[in-house]
Amino acid sequence: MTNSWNDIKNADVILIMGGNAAEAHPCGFKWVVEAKAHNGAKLVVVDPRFTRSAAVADFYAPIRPGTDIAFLSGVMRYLLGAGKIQQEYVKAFTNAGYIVKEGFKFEDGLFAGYDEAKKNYVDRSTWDYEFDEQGMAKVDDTLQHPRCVINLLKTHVDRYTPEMVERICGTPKDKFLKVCELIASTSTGDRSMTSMYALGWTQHTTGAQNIRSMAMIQLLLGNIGIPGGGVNALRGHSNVQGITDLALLSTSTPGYLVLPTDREATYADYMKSRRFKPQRPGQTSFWQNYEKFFVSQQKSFFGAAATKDNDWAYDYLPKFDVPYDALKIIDVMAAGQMNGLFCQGMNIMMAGPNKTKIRNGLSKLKWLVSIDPLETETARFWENHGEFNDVDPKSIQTEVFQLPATAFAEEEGSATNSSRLIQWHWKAAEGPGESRGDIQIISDLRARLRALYAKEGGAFPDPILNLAWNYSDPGNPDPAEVLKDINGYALEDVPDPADPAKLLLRAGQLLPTFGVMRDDGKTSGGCWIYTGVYTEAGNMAQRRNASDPTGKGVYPNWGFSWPANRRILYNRASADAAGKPWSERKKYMWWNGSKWTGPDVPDYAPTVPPDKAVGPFIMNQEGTARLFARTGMPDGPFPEHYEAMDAFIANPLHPKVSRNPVVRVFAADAKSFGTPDKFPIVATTYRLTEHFHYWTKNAHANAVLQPELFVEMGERLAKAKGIQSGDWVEVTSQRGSIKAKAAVTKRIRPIMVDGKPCDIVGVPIHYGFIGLTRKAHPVNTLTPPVGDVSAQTPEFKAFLVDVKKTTPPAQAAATA
Ligand SMILES: Nc1nc2c(c(=O)[nH]1)N[C@H]1C(S)=C(S)[C@@H](COP(=O)(O)OP(=O)(O)OC[C@H]3O[C@@H](n4cnc5c(=O)[nH]c(N)nc54)[C@H](O)[C@@H]3O)O[C@H]1N2
Ligand SMILES: Nc1nc2c(c(=O)[nH]1)N[C@H]1C(S)=C(S)[C@@H](COP(=O)(O)OP(=O)(O)OC[C@H]3O[C@@H](n4cnc5c(=O)[nH]c(N)nc54)[C@H](O)[C@@H]3O)O[C@H]1N2
Ligand SMILES: [Mo]
Repeated sequence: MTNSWNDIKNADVILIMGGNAAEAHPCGFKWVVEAKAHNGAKLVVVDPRFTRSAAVADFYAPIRPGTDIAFLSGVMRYLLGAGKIQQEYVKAFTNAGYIVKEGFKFEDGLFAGYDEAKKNYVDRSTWDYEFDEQGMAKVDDTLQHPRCVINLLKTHVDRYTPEMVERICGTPKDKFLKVCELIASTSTGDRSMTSMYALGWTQHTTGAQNIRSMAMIQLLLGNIGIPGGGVNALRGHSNVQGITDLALLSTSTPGYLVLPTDREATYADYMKSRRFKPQRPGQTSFWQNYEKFFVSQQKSFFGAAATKDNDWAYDYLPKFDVPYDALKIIDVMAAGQMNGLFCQGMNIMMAGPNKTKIRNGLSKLKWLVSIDPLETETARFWENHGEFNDVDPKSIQTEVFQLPATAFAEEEGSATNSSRLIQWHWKAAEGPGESRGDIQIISDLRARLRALYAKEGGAFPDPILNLAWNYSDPGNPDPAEVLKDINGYALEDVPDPADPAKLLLRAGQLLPTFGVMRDDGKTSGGCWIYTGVYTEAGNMAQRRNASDPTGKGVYPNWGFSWPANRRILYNRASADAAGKPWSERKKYMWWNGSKWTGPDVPDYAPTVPPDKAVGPFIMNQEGTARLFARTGMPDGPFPEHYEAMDAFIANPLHPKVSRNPVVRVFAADAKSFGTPDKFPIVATTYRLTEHFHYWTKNAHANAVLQPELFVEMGERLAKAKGIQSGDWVEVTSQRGSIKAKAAVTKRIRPIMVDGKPCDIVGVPIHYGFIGLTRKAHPVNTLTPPVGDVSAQTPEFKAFLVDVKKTTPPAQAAATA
């Protein structure tokens, strides 16, 4: 989230699109209710299904799964055409006026630089600004230059007329225009819109660009950095934000630093492209501090073994050739190229796409370790469960180890929620039986691996032997000590750079802020963005002061929000270029003549005057936000609508480049995608409040509330196929088939797409062959093994199937 859960109460318009917060985030949804009750906010829901969120919305519009970029580009066209943008904000805080290089173009579905053979944009040199001799970006403040960003954007989105939106998305034109009007009502500086999204946007081959589209809309409206504004990802598990911050992604190290690639053999190579210089006069480019964060991290990882002479143990870090995300791991495993797999708190058999490929892969391992409080489908993948898991155990050689872990409520530690808020939680009970905490299991594993390396040597023992593990009890570290390590501390006395006679930090002192981190090895810190969470004043994650002095939903002394306890990111943008609030109603941080003031922590040092700091977007070299993404997006600087891999229609905008042109398809999956002649129905998958993924089905109460798998379908489809509610149906995709009971409903309405009727079915994700619910075929039997081109999030939300009436599965007939 750019903003926070609490801040949603400040919104005037709430757009839930790409998520279903009432169902999947029922507790956080209270802030939507607050906004409606106390602020008169309008709730708008855009979803293929009439959801529990839609049920309490002021306005609902349907959409075909996988077409949000067309919808949102249509919104941008509307805003630009109607002049409903916050002109002054856009000029001051975005790259609207930046002049893009000659040669940049978009034609027939492709941006400049595409290589047909490599299926990639190999030459992205024109995806950039024109620079002057000093390396400063050229800007036309009058926004007149034909190649300045805003004019290129206008041309780019001009194709997304309301008629084209209706043709692609199936959203009736009048409903689309009503949504546009509601969104546009927040362009005035005294009103704001919040965007709440989750998997309905991320689980697509165009996932990251869905979210970018919304970021662009919020920038045009001046809604970033503003109370009740922002682009707000509603995260899933209680600590998934935390695990992402701490390097869940296969290509990053903690704090979103970058894991080296094998093209960066030396530390000098690695650092060459990472000392980011500002691209506007006087601008801050915060990543100029990269080396301080990186060196402090290496000191935290490797302690005394990381020295200036060995380039801070740079060689200890793995260098990757291609990203090893979950989809890649599954592919390597299925190719029989992997010996073993650790699944710690992950049920990959249920969670990953194309279940059959995953099961085949698990069967080819020598060993599998499941670290989990429960028995999972993954740990039991080799067991025969009739047609629900039709395998021959004798043919599977994989040795499975189950290490019973305690569950979160049986462990102490921190969890970071969607608001970037780090909160401590205490142990509620001891784990049962032989269960052990995750920290203890991993510590034990480290100790044994280390002993083996010490005894036997091996190819490269140094990183394991030298791994820092300075905890009082190395066999079972105290989580508080781990958080201190992540926060960082001074390794020796550090003099004040401003006055060398004074001491800035004494040896051993916990770091108060990442601002004091050093690139000379004098500080250690495991994750720079967390610095400040555990200082000499104590464990900030434990703070529980429930006061909100300004009533803006800030609660500055509750937990610790990274970075620097900032509750709204880019909050400097809540004031105009001169530092004056855009309006009294949305007043948040402002320049009072001598410092930045307001309820939050400002984006930069409070005494830097408005005219000395160019822009609030200090993580960008230009200091402004990007309507045109010069870096970072592998499928283009502007979002573009592409069909899902299982494409329902040929892309009306450019039928020859129907699907995302840079999508990664493994050779083994070349025939894994379906076409509408065989699979004429669009399918999507989703959650139910009554279950949490694949483990609450082990709890009796949840199993009773939602006992079995079903497939939701509209009345038109049911009628055409002679299906009634409660009938057994078979749902088939190019990957496989499942059986489920039909739930015929008015919640999925018939829509027209590109002149033909489009039927949609929805399948909940929770059911499998373990637990107290009725046995079922895992829904991921159906889903395609392909991910978003930026994040590799699987395309779980838009694929093609066929549906027919069928007989009950053998075991269901017996228990029915
Ligand atoms: N009770 C419960 N709560 C949970 C979870 C759980 O398992 N159970 N899981 C947690 C986790 S890990 C996560 S990540 C979150 C997920 O939270 P959500 O993303 O909100 O959950 P989903 O139900 O998967 O999908 C949300 C909605 O996206 C819609 N949708 C599908 N395709 C599209 C599309 O192309 N465009 C648009 N606009 N909408 C589309 C679906 O119809 C569905 O209503 O929930 C968390 N909360
Ligand atoms: N088709 C389809 N597939 C999907 C999705 C979808 O929308 N559609 N959503 C995807 C998403 S967003 C997610 S997050 C995944 C979820 O996939 P998973 O994360 O794999 O599912 P969970 O069942 O939440 O958690 C896995 C295991 O963690 C264990 N666990 C709980 N607490 C602890 C603990 O403290 N320590 C340890 N070691 N284990 C613990 C649980 O017992 C459980 O077995 O599914 C993904 N798959
Ligand atoms: Mo998730």
